[in-house]
Amino acid sequence: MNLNELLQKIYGKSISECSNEEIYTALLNKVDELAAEKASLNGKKKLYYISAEFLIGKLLSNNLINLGLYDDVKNQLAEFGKDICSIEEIENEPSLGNGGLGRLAACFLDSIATLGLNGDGIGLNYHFGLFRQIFKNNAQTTIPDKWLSDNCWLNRTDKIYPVIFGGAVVAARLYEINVTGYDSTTNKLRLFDIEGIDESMVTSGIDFDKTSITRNLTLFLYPDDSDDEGRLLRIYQQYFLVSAGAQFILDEAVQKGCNLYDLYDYAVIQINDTHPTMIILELIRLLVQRGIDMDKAIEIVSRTCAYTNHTILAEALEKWNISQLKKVVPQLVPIIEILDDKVRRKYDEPSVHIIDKDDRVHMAHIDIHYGFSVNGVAWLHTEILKNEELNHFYKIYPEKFNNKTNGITFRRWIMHCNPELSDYITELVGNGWKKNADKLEKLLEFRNNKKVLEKILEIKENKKIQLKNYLSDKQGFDIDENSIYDIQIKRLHEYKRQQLNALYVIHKYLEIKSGKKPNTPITVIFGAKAAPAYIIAQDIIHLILCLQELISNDPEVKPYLNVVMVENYNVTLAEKLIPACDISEQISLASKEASGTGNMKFMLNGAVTLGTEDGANVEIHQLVGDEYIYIFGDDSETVVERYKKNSYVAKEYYAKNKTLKTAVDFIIGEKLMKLGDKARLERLFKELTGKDWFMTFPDFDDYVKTREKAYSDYENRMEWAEKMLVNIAKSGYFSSDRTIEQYNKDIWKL
Ligand code: 26Q
Repeated sequence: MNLNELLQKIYGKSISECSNEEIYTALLNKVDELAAEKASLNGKKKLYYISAEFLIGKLLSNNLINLGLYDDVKNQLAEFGKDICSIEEIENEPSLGNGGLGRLAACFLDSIATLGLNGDGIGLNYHFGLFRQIFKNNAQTTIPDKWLSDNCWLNRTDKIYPVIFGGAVVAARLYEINVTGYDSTTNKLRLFDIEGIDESMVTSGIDFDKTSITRNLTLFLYPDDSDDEGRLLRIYQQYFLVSAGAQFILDEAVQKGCNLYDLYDYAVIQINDTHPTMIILELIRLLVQRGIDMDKAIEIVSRTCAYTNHTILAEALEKWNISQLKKVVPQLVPIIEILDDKVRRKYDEPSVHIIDKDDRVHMAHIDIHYGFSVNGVAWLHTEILKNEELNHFYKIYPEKFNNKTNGITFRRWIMHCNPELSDYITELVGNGWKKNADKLEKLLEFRNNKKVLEKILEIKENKKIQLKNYLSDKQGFDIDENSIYDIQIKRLHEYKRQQLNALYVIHKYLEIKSGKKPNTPITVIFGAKAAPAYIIAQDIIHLILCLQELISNDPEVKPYLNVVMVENYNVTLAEKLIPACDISEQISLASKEASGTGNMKFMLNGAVTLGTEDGANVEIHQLVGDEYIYIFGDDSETVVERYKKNSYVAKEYYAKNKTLKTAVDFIIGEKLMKLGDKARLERLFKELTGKDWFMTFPDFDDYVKTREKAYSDYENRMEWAEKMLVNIAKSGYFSSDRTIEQYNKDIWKL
């Protein structure tokens, strides 16, 4: 591509005369055109990855890399004194997801296209993605995040499907985003939207009139626990997604010669958690409407749909009241009753019924009975599903259960965000790892090579300086590039235990105050959004922000310990933070984090994990071995037992562990009370000492001890560099290309 010629043709100006906006727009259109030219061949059977969330992040650099144009464009820009990073900044990030589940869907689309598989994403075109987070008075406030503009990757199509809600018919228009594969073909992300959305309904904050669905249906992505009114709107959104999606899928199949009785030869539908579960009901409804008998329709659909579970937190498993469903989707209720009736005829066990005694519909149960595959997202998670959470189902359908350990796309999570490391790896082991990530293991040959280890440290230092400058420019932080960067970035949730990290910070602060200073200064970085209705999560953010203020104003402590909570953590920030990280905090309560994917991104970029034996940490541990990871805390069996026996009493740990008590008391001590909100800090203190549902206290001592060990190991730079190298070398397993190959081999069979 000759950029200068292109710009001359569009604007009659050269690169240096064009504004960054003009260059961005020209590139966007050109790259999208080139992407479209690589449209994939249409095979007979097609995968539909249906999901309420696709957290795709910015696409310009991603697409340039995948089309093999990145270096060329970067160099052409540089020749005229333009930096590709400042062009990237023009793009709005489409935050069409809450966190891990949505980001996983985006990584999967990249790998599906890269592997040349015939597969599309199906989702919703939210006009406002996840809220933008702003800190005021040491607390989170939220404002709407509008990402759509005339210059974005979304292409409008002429396809429109009717979606029926009770009496009202709403038109669903199909939009498309090209999904480029790396050195491969292009697939599509299909996003449905209503005609005539009214963005003016959004005034301030993220509240708006929730009553008029014909004007607001796709206005917002819901944060992962919404208020009650929000929940009803979620049902509308979900049905809108699945009804339009089902019609689209049937259309495509029929066009290819499907007679609907053989639908499963033309389509396989991967249901991303229970959010799109109603597609099973909707497909049955549509097949019956087209003349197929009910039992046959149920069989056909059951052979077409597969379900992925992403959580074992009971409160996150979706259950809808029959009365709510009657209001929104009355046409599906008789089908639910038939499906439930079939289950009841076969099984007395109430825990596998679809409608429970309180007339609530358990969405996951529909997927398990009426889909052909159920998978968890990491080894431990799948084991817990089989042996605990879904054990009654596992006994009925052992053949349906399988594990697919999550993965991440290496194109975005190293080639794009860390070109320095990526290029150096290529220098050492050749280009092969980019398409076959297992080849990273070749790096192990260099584990005792001083020159290589020094270079890896140098790259890390550079990324740390880049992050320092970025955070200084954008958010006004002042961090020490010579400190250890210890990072925890993920949604704020009690089970992820940011509060445990905060307790360590307090402990360290008190140690420094008493004269015990760390050899190397420490920078603790947090990034996290909390659902607006999640009060304790808000309180934890408040605690962290208060600690940040306290420490940054204390000249005695600041040179040794610094706390930074970045504002509005999102994909773009993750791309800056991850390459700069030394220690990756993955400290969820064992058994609670289904997999985690941030842990994999950090590992790939040469951070060493400090974590519990939870989610995919278990597999990271197994791959690298004891010396290359810092594992602490109770294991999942201990935790599961403790819950079963209901034997955990937080107060007991608080009473007998003096170090812990001192740290916990600090939350309501004089210093923080003076800075913070008394009610918030007291509520958090009470929650921890009175309940501590996610068991931070039992893990506290081991956490402190293990973290200190990591910090002291960090002092030996060569040994640390070897740890980094081993982590990078062993991370190939976590390429989403591997994950997708397994989905295809075991489930999709494309
Ligand atoms: C539910 C009801 C109402 C509104 C929103 C929701 C909702 C939305 C999103 C509930 C859950 C989610 C997202 C869950 C999620 O991100 N789970 C994560 O999935 C990752 C990919 O498999 C795993 O790595 C993480 O461990 C898991 O927490």
